[in-house]
Amino acid sequence: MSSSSHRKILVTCALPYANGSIHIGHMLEHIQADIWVRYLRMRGHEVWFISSDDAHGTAIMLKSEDLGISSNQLIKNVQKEHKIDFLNFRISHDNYHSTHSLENLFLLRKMFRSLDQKGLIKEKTIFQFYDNTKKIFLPDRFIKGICPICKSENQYGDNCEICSATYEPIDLINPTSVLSGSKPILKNTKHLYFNLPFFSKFLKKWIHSGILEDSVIKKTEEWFKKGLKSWGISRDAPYFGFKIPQYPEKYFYVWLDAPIGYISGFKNLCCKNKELNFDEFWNLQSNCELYHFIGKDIIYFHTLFWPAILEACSFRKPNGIFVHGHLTMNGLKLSKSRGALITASDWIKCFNSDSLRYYYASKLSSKIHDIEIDLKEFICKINSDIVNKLVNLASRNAGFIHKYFNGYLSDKLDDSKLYQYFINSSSDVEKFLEKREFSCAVKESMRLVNVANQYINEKKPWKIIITRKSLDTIQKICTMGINLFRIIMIFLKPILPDLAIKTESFLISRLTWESIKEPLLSHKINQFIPLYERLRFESIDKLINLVK
Ligand code: NOT
Ligand code: ZN
Repeated sequence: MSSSSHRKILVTCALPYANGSIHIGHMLEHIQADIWVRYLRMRGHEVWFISSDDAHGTAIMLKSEDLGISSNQLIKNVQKEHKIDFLNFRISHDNYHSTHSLENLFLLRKMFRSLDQKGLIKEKTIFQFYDNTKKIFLPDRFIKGICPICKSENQYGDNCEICSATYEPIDLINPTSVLSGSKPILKNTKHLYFNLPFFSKFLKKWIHSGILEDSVIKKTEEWFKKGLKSWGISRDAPYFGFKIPQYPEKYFYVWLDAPIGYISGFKNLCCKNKELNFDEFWNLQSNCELYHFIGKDIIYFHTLFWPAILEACSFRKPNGIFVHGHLTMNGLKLSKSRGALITASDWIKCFNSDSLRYYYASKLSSKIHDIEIDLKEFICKINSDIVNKLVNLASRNAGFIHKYFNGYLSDKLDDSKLYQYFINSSSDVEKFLEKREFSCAVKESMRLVNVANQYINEKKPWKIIITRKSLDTIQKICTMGINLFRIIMIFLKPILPDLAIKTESFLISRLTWESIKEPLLSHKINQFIPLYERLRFESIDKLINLVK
C-alpha cells in the first residue's frame, strides 16, 4: 500500500489481564505498536490505536479473593495502574477500555445470538476436573501433573513446557489442583461449543491471503493438520465474567469476550469522539485497515477463532496480525512463574522511557524472534548511540552557533550534496518503519549519525576558530551539522518521543517528515541544554533490588 495516499487505520495491542502489573514484556508489544502508529501518524494517516484490560476469568476472580476485595474493585484498581504505566512509556493509545464494560456486554450478547441463530453453537456434556475442596471446576492452568509424553513433573494441564506437547488435562499423570493441592475428581458438566470446523475452508483461504508472516502461517497450518475442533465458549460458576442468557450458572469464556474487546474498545472511543464512524471501520465492506499486534503465545486465537467469529457475525477481518517473540533474559522467558518479572513501574524508577523504546527498536523486526534483554549491553548501547553520537552531534555544533552567531544558523549549507544524500536516505528509513523493520531503521540512523560526525571531524570548526579568519565558514559547517542532526531526529521521532520534544524546543521547529527537504536556514535556535542524561551502571543494581 502506498504511504502517500491517505489511509484510515485501526491498530490494537493484545489486552493485558487485569490480574497483575504491566511488565516489560507487555511493554515490548505496546512500544512496537506505538512506534508504528506514531510513524504512520507522522506520514499524515488517520490512525486509531486502542487496547483494553482483559478483565474476566478465573485468575482474576481468585486474585481478588486473595486480596479480600471484589473482582470489580480489583479490575478498577488495576486499570488505573495500567493506564499510568502506558502513559509513562509514552504509549499513545487513543483509548484504553475494559472488557468488563457495557459496550462489550452488548456486543458479546449480540454476536452470541447471531452465532446461535446460525446454528453454530452446540451443547455437549463433558467430564472435567473439579476441585471438591474448593468447589470449583479447574481451568487447565490450575491443574498440574506429570507430562504424559516426556514424563516431566510439574506441568500444566494444557501443554508441557519441557517437550512442548499439547494435551488434555485428563491425559496428565497424577493430576493435582493448584488451588488446594488435592486430587481433582472428574465431574460431568454441560457446555456450549462454537463450530470452528465449519469455517475450515474460509480460514484456509484467509490465512493465505497475504496477511500473515510465513512462520505464522506455518504454525497455523500445524493446527489444521491436527484437524480443527469445536471450541468451548462457556465456563461454570463460580467465574468472573458475563453470564450466558438462558443458561443459569454458565458464563462466557474470557477468550470469547476478550477479542470482542477490540471492537467494543473502538465503540467506546466512538462515544467519546462523535466524528468517528463505527460502521466505517467494522463493516464487511470497510476500506479502513485493521491490524492486531500480539505475542506468539496467542496466535491460535487470532488466526483461527477470531477470524471465524468475525466471519460468522459479518464483521470485517484484520488486514494483518503482527506477531512478536518473547522477552528473554539470559535465555529464559521472562514470566511470572519464573520470578524474573520486571514491572514497567520498577523499570521507570531506574531508567527513562526513551531508553527502553530505543533498545527494543534496535532489536525488533517484522519476524517472530525472541528478544534478549542484557542490561549491560542496554546501558552501553544507549550511552554510545544516543549520548555519544546523536546528542553529541547537536551539542558540538550548537556551541559555536551560540557563542559566535547569536543562535542564528547560516543562510546556506556548507555541503548541499551531503544534505541531499541524507534526504535520499529517507526512502529507506520510510520502508523500514512502514514494514516494522525497526532494527534496520535504527541501524541506518546510526550510520548517518556517524557520517555526520565524520563530516564535522574533517571540517574541524574548532581549528578554524583559532585563526578567526572565516567565521562565515564555521557558521555554515555548524548549520550543516545541526541540520543533519535534525533529519536523523525526524527518523527517530517515533522511537524517541521525549527526545523529539526536547529537540523541537531546542531547534524551535517541529520535526515533520515533510520538512526533511527544507533545511533550517537563517533560523534562530535555542541555547543548547543537555537533551539526554547518560545512563548509569548503578541503576542496574537499583533495578535488581526492586525486582527481588
Ligand atoms: N489477556 C490475553 C493475554 O494473553 C490477551 C487477550 C487479547 C485479546 O494476555 N484477544 N484476542 N483474541
Ligand atoms: Zn513433556
